[in-house]
Amino acid sequence: MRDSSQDSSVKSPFPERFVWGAATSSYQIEGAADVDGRGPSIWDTFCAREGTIADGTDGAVACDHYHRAADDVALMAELGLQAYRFSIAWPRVLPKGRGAVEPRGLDFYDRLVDRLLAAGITPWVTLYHWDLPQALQDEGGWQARSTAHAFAEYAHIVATRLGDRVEHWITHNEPWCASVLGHLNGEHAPGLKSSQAHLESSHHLLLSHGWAVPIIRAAAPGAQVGITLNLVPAEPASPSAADAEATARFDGWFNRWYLDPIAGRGYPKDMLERYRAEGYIDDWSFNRPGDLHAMAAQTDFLGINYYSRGIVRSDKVPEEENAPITVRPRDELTDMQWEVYADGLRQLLERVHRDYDHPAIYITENGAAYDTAPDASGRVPDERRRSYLERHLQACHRAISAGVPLAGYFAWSLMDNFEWAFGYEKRFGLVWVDYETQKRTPKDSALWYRDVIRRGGV
Ligand code: IFM
Repeated sequence: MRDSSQDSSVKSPFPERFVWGAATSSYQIEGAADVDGRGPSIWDTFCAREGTIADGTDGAVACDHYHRAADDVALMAELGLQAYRFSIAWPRVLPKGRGAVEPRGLDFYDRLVDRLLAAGITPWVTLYHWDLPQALQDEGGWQARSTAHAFAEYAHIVATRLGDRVEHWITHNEPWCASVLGHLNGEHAPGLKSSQAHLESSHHLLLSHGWAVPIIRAAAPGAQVGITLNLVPAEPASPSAADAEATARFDGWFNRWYLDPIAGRGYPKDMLERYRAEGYIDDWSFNRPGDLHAMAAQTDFLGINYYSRGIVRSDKVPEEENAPITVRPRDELTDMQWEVYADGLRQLLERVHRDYDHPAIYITENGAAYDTAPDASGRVPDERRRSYLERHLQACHRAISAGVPLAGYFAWSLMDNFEWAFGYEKRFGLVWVDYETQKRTPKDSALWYRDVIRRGGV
C-alpha cells in the first residue's frame, strides 16, 4: 500500500485513486498461433508475405505468453502493478470471425482474468488490437460494413463471458493505425494502399466502436467503456501560413478524424472539404444515415496513447518560398527515431480536455524503445527508458494540476514483444525477454516503476 503523504521524496504525488498499470496486446505477446483452435489473423498472413517485417519474423511464438500467463501474472504482481491492459485475440474466440465460438480461446482469457483478480490486479480488456480474423478480411475486412456487424457479435460474446469480472473495456486500439498504416500506407496488415480503403476502414472501425458500447454495457452492467486513440500534438515548423495550413490538415487527419465523431461532432468539416476538393475518394456511400450518431455512443473515458509530437512542414510550397524553420525536433530520439518530447503529453492532455471534455482520460500507452541488454551481472540498466517514463509522468502530473481528469497511466509495454513491422528489433518492455529461452528479467525501469507505484508519484 502506498502512503505518499508521508513520503517527502515524492515531489509529484498523484491522486489517491490514480490507476497504475502496464499494457500489452495479444498478437505481440501470446504466440501459440496454432494452438487450441485459434484461426489465422491478418497479421499471420501479412507476416508471411516477403519483405513486410524488418527481421522476417512473426508473432507465432512471440513471448509465448499463452503458455506462460500464470508466471507473467506473478511477475506483474511482483512489480506492484495495479492494473493490466491486454487485448483479446478475436480469432482465438471466433476462428472464422463470427459464428462458431472456440471455447478454449475464451477459457484462456477467463483464466487470465481470474488470475489477475486473485493477484489484486484489475483487468482492462481491449477488444481489438489489430488481429482481425483472416476469414473476415477475405470478405472485405474493415472496408466492409459486415465486419462492423461481426465486431458487435464478438463484443457481445466476450462481454457476456467476462463481464461479471471485467469492469474496464476498450473497444478499439488506435483506429488511426489500423486505417492508415493498414489501408493507406500498407505498412501494417492487411497491407493495402488505397485512400478509399483508408476512409472506409476508419468509418467501419468507429461505427463498430459505437455499436459495441451499448452491447458491452448491457452484458457488463456498471462497466466503464471507452476507446483508445493514438494522438499526436502537431506544431508548425515555421510561422508561415503554408505550415499553419499543413498543421491543421495533419491534426485533422491524425487526431480530429477520430476525436470528433466519437464526441458527436461528425467528421471534421475542414477535412471533408479538403478531401472533397482534392477528390481524395470517389465513393462516400459507406457513410449511411445514422452512422455518425452511432459512433457518438456515450463513453466513460478516453484512452490516449502518446509517444511523440509532430512538427509539420508544408509540401505545398517550394522550400525556398517557405519561411525558415524555427521548430526542430529535440536532439533525443528513441530507437524508433521518435523524438522524446514529454511536454507534448501535457499539451495534448490539456487540449483534449479543453476541446472534448471527456469525463475521464487514461494514458493507455506511453513508453520508449531502447535496446539496453542485460549486463554481465544480469541487470538491465535502461536509464534512458526510466528517464523517459519519469519525464512523461511529470507531464501527466502537470496536466492533472491544470485540471485534466487524468485517472490512470499504463506503461507500454509490460515486456519486450513483437513490434509489428519492426519485428523483435525494437524493445519497449519494462521487462527484458530473452526470445531464445523466454526468460523474463525486469529492467531497472521496471523496478523504478514499482517504487513509483508504491509511493504514488515521482
Ligand atoms: O507496439 C505498439 C502498440 O501495439 C500500439 N501502440 C504503439 C506501440 C509502439 O509502437
